[in-house]
Amino acid sequence: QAGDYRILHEAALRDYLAGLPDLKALLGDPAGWEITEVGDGNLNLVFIVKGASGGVAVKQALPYVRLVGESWPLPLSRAHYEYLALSRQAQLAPGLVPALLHHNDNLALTVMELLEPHIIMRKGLVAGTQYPGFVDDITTFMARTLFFTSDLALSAAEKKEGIAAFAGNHALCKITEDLIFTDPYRIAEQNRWTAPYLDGLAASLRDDMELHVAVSRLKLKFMASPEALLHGDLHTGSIMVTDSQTRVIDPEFAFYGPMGFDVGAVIANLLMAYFASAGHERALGERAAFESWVLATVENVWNEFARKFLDLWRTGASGDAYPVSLFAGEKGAARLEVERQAYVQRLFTDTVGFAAAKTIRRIFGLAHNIDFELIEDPNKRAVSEARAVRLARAMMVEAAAFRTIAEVAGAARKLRDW
Ligand code: SR1
Ligand code: MG
Repeated sequence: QAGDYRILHEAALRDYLAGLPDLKALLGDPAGWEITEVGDGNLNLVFIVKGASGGVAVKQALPYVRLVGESWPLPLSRAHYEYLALSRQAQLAPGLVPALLHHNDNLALTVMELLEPHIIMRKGLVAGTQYPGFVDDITTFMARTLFFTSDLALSAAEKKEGIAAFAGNHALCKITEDLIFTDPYRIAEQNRWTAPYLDGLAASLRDDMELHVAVSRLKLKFMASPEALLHGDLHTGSIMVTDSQTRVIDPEFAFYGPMGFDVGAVIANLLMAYFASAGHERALGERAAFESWVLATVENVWNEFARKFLDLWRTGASGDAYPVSLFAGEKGAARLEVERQAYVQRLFTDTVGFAAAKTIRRIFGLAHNIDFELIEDPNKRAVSEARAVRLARAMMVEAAAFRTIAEVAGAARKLRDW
């Protein structure tokens, strides 16, 4: 029952976990467990529990937004949707999400595999680290989770049941609708930016009707296009990495929405890492190598995603959309292939637009990212941020003018000076 909810700080968490035989077996004697709260996200508590024979990560939702406090209540049910999404993603993209060990809906608590020595990818990018396996892993994750939860792979009934299972996660969607698609473009109490350097740019966003139309079209698409089960918050803070492994975490914003929102999130966060790089202390050669890797990764993420998605469609389509019986014979196959290319091109345009929205919110909205925030000199930070915003405005207002991801990377490259 919902009434059973209580926040489990160290002692209570130890007692609770000690009552779970499987976890006791995994971790050893509870008296020796070391419990540390490590959550640095905006919403939840995260504990690492280490025992004599192993460790686990425990995530517990708070009944409010951690970043703001009790004045901003938030439903605990997000933990339920996160668990549901992680379970589905584990089936569709095995090995790319943490293993689930225990879940309690009443406590809004999930126990997961401890990812060690993985670090949050955003921290690695700020340090200038390259991740050679990232493109393959993240594109497998996105292509498989998006394709197999879409009408291209599911029957109409399965798809509608999927939508219904996540429909209750609307409070989390509302955060996105407000913080990403609305607030940065109006006066909002929680907005912030690198003042006074970006005051003029912030004012220009509030006065830019072409931008307001473009972001409102994206907002409508986000609200009214249940194409597939999205992660819903797929930035580089929701990805943990080592040199050779990638794990996607934190899908508490999961719901059925437009695919380009997830793909755009990855692209946007790579572009922000690129623009932020100039503000971080690193040797010239190291900086050049990192920035060229990031831009190549932007291109490879889209190209590999599109290739894998199309391959799945060509070989694994059993959904109710595009009935096989309508595309029989050579003529049908050829026409369907043209249609697949058109579908992916529309998805690319969505991706470009959503990437722009994801960028602008991190520079003018409530929730910023350390890529920019850790640039201490506000003047330097503002220069990096302004470059990102300049590209983002073009990507949002003229999304369809970018025909290829190479054009996006090329536009980013032109905005950087050496
Ligand atoms: C109030 S929550 C702010 C942001 O944190 C999450 O990670 C999402 O990105 C959300 O928009
Ligand atoms: Mg998160």
